[in-house]
Amino acid sequence: MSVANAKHTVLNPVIPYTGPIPGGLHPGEIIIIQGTVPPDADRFQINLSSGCSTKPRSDVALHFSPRFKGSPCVVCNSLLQESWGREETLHQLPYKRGAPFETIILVHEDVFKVAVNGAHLLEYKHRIPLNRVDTFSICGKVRVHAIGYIPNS
Ligand code: 9QG
Repeated sequence: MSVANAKHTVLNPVIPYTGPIPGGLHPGEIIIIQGTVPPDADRFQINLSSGCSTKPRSDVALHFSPRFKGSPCVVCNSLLQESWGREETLHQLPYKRGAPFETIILVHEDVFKVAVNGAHLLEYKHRIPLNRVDTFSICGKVRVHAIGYIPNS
């Protein structure tokens, strides 16, 4: 699986980046993010959201936040009506400062599955219906080379 399979690709976006997910998200679809973590990274985040409003802030179905400071971890959460829910924290961090990465988000009916550099990392049960998710964003200390949307058929 690579960005070559993508039906839609975004190259070298300016960070912070927010853009539409073409056609929305459906089970079987995949989002690939290829990037590099800058040497001074403290954290970055990928958000799959319901719209792109900033005021009021759109609901976030998946907030995926690798954190490099202190005890390295990946925090996942959802934002509903501008309030964060319960964090799901994985005390494991496959990203390295200064190193390139490939992150794959696989969409399943009941969960998102996230893999980094070819290895499964975590799954996150949907708290917001998949059919409300239409916006991808990435921000924080990260460089992105390509974002690819791969259809399910
Ligand atoms: O800190 O945690 C995830 O549970 C908050 C952060 C918030 C999220 C949240 O301040 O930060 O990571 O989108 C946000 O508001 C980001 C930047 C308890």
